[in-house]
Amino acid sequence: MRTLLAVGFLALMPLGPAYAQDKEAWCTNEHMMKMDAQVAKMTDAKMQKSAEMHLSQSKAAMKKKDMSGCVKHMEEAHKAMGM
Ligand SMILES: [Cu+2]
Repeated sequence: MRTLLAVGFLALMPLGPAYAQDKEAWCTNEHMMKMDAQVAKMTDAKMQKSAEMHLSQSKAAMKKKDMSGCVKHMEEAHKAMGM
């Protein structure tokens, strides 16, 4: 019985606060550097422009400590990158 409860608890974990923390991990200098490198490797010029635009908006939001804005633009940048 105790084992079942533990397994059930672990299965629910990814839906909890860890999920939001994952997204806020996007708004770090480290992630921005990874994004810059990946956007530079894109082959579709139109999508690359879109990704660059959202990435710079995401960076601007990060500087203003606007986490939800940063995450929102990062999601758009990821979409443009096909992620
Ligand atoms: Cu990103």
